[in-house]
Amino acid sequence: MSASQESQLRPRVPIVSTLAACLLAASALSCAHSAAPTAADSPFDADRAWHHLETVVGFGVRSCESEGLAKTREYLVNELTSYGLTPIVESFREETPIGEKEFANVYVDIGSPDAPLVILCTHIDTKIFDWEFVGANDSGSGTATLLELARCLAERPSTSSVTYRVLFLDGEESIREQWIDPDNRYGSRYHARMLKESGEVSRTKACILLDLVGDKDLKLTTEAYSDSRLQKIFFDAAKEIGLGEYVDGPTREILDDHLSFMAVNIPSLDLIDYEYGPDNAYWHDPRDTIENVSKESLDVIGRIVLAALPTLEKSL
Ligand code: 1BN
Ligand code: ZN
Repeated sequence: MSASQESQLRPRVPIVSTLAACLLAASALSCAHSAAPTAADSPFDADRAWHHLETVVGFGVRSCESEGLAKTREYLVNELTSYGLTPIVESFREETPIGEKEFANVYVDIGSPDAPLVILCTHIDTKIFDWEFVGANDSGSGTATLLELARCLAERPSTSSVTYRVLFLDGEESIREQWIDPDNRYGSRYHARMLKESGEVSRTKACILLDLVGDKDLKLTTEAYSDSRLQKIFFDAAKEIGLGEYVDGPTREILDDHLSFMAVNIPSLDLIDYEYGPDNAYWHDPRDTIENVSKESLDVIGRIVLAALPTLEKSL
């Protein structure tokens, strides 16, 4: 992480000088603008998120039906329960190119059962390779960040008009080497189908996906399938809290879990940095290890998401 990135993570101006600047400011508007929240103000605890990342990466390979994936689910359930939440394990079986396989999503609702629903999700599985792929970024970073976001949402005062569904998805990765539908997005397709069949889909107002958010050199892609209104809310929130340098990355169309929710007409956003290492060389590569991700990047994403939620809620 560069010196300028480091400086974004700390209060850059002491409170006394901020006050002085405000008193000197010509208008109340400029004073209000300078009160952007800093890392110190955010409830997102990057140390906790980093501990989650180290833990899930420590479980090793987390591919379809693996022991590491079972341990990850168990860890998520235990952590979410310790935050006073009641997680649900959503198991299902589905045909894949190598036969019928067992999948399981984990999710928890934070809020009242009849309020509008906003899904915050990430995938927890790693891609099958014939070498040990631990996926620190793909999928450790999203898993770790979302778990810490769940704690923040569980602990904040319940004044929100929205229920957040924190959803950890299985089976995003294709079983075959190539990403060819329908061999991918097993967990999100299943969850979206359940939303439709249960009638909950009309209550579901938005879906925010976190994927590949841990790159040391973080810059969020302007993902072209994503809902542009949601993208603006999140990118504007980043700018508002002084994290604008991490958004507005190159425009790309990315096939990811958000497409499953879009297919049932839920406006969706993929928060993803699809440029991992030089020419994306670390993606689906043995170099997707803990050395190439950073605690600061998890912190940036956690803070951007929390900063965007009030505007998102007002917009629904
Ligand atoms: C994201 C992480 N994806 C797989 N692992 C989805 C994807 C598929 C992204 C193909 C780009 C191309
Ligand atoms: Zn992947």
